[in-house]
Amino acid sequence: MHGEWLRFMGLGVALFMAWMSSTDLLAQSEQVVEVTIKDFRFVTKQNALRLGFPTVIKVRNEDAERHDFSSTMFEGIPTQIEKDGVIVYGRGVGGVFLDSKRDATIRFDMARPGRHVFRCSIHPTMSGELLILSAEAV
Ligand SMILES: [Cu+2]
Repeated sequence: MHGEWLRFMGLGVALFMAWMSSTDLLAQSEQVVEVTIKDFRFVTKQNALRLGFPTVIKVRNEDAERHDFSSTMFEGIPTQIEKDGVIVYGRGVGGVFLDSKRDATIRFDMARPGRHVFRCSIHPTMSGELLILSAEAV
């Protein structure tokens, strides 16, 4: 009886370890881009972005003005946007509007290599870009 209980515990630990390592892998394969909007400019922090990997763009609006983060890079790609605790999911997402001091998280799988421009539809002078490398280039 006692031996069976120990075996059961052992299995539980093994499953837990497997779960831990799988979530760890997921976290590592997600590539994160941080975009801060400040003084009517996009400030981007990114490492080399690879094609076909889950990509997370975190946008934060530090200005007192309302801004927009929009791009054609999401065209035709399933995209998830999380803002104010609400998650919107779909294709054909153009971007996200951000009120003052707010942030949003955009998740998608980068499908097309190259330079992807993003801009603020409210202020046409505001734009930035992300560089996506194909897997072979890394
Ligand atoms: Cu703007």
